[in-house]
Amino acid sequence: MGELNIENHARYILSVEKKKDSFESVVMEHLRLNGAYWGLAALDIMGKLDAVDQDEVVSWIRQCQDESGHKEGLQNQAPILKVSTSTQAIQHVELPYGGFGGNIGHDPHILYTLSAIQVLALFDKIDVLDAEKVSNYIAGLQNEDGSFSGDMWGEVDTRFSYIALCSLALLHRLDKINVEAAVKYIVSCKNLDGGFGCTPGAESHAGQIFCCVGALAITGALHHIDKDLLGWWLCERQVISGGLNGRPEKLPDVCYSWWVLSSLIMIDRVHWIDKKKLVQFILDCQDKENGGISDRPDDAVDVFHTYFGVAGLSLLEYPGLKPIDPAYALPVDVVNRVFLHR
Ligand code: GRG
Repeated sequence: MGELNIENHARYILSVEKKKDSFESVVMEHLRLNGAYWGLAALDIMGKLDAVDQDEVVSWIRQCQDESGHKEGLQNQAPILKVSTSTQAIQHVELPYGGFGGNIGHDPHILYTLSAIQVLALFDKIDVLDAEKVSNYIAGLQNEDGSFSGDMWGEVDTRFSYIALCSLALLHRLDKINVEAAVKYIVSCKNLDGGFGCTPGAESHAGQIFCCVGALAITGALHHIDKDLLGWWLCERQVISGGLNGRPEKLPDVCYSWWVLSSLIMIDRVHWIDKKKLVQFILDCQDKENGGISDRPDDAVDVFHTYFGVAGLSLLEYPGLKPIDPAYALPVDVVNRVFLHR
């Protein structure tokens, strides 16, 4: 079995950031904050976060925040999709300021808001945030049925429920929202196969399952899950190569090493998969020469798969990697710093 080439992967992640004109940098321009989370979390798990200029990153993150600050009064206002009957145009909802965009000058979205909080947590810098302001933005995205919209345009998805709960927990502001309604909405997305989809009745998918199981773990509501039924569905994601897919009949992909494995750990069923074969699959997806991990062996590498490959190996207790928390998707020492050593 080959080994994880930590040095090359760290060099690869750092090089993507420097090559501003590369294909990868250009296509990631609009989601750079999300990319920063993947890259920096991977570096931290590999013990290489010191190679990054944290002041530069923190200063850039602060510039990604939407903080015109004129609408402080709009707190906890549930967004309502207003459809104009004359034009059928969907109107946006007014929200408090304080969310983060994917890059400087981009519109705020709950996804990048979580990435900002996570990256600041990696650097032990959550305190630079005005937690009240950021949590008001997130709370403003909760709908009456307990679900969350991603931004002012109103799209609803269980991804956003997870992101809201994870962000508010990290900010110690879960009291800003109706947690009971949030849990009820997530449970309404549970399917007969034990899995979860993005909205009620939608197909079970490993990515959405991570979000729902993670959200229920964060809120202490895992009792809503039929662990044997879901564990069975999740362990059936392992295919002959040892890799995991995200739903039946699909190809394996390194990123499901995170979405599936973290869910199995949270419901205490990780021993139902062949860990050794999964480690081998992830190692086979490395570009041993230039660093980076791809979705499947011999494909092109990217930062997303590099992160989820390294994070998956961390969950598999691969030697030399920091342990990662399956619910918060952050190194365990970072989560402990946020919750235990306040
Ligand atoms: C902090 C780790 C973390 C996450 C934040 C954004 C988010 C919350 C979760 C995303 C969960 C999700 C839906 C993951 C799946 C991503 C993915 C590879 C989707 C591909 O879907 P398809 O249908 O692929 O194109 P398949 O594999 O089904 O063919």
